[in-house]
Amino acid sequence: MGTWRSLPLRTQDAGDINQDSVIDIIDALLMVKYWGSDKQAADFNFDGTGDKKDFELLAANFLKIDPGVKEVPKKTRKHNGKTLDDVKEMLDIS
Ligand SMILES: [Ca+2]
Ligand SMILES: [Ca+2]
Repeated sequence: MGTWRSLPLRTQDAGDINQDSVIDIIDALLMVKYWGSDKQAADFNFDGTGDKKDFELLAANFLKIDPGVKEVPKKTRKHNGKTLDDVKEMLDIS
C-alpha cells in the first residue's frame, strides 16, 4: 500500500475534482457525474464512493482557491445556467 492513503482528510483541496486549484461549479457538476461511483477524484474522504459526505466537503470549500497557487484561477459560480443550489437539487440534497 502507498502511504498517501494514511494521510488525513484532504480538507484543503477537497472539492477540486478537475484540479484547476479552485473549487467551483465545474467541480460540483463533476460531482454529479461521478455521484455514487468509486471515481477517486470525487471521493474526498476516501471511503470508496462519491456521495453526500464528499459533496458536503465540496460545498464547504466552494469558491476557495488553493493558497499555494501562483496564478489565481477563474472562479465559475454558474455553468450552463446551473448554480450550486441547482446541483444540490439535482442530487436531492437540502
Ligand atoms: Ca476545480
Ligand atoms: Ca466518499
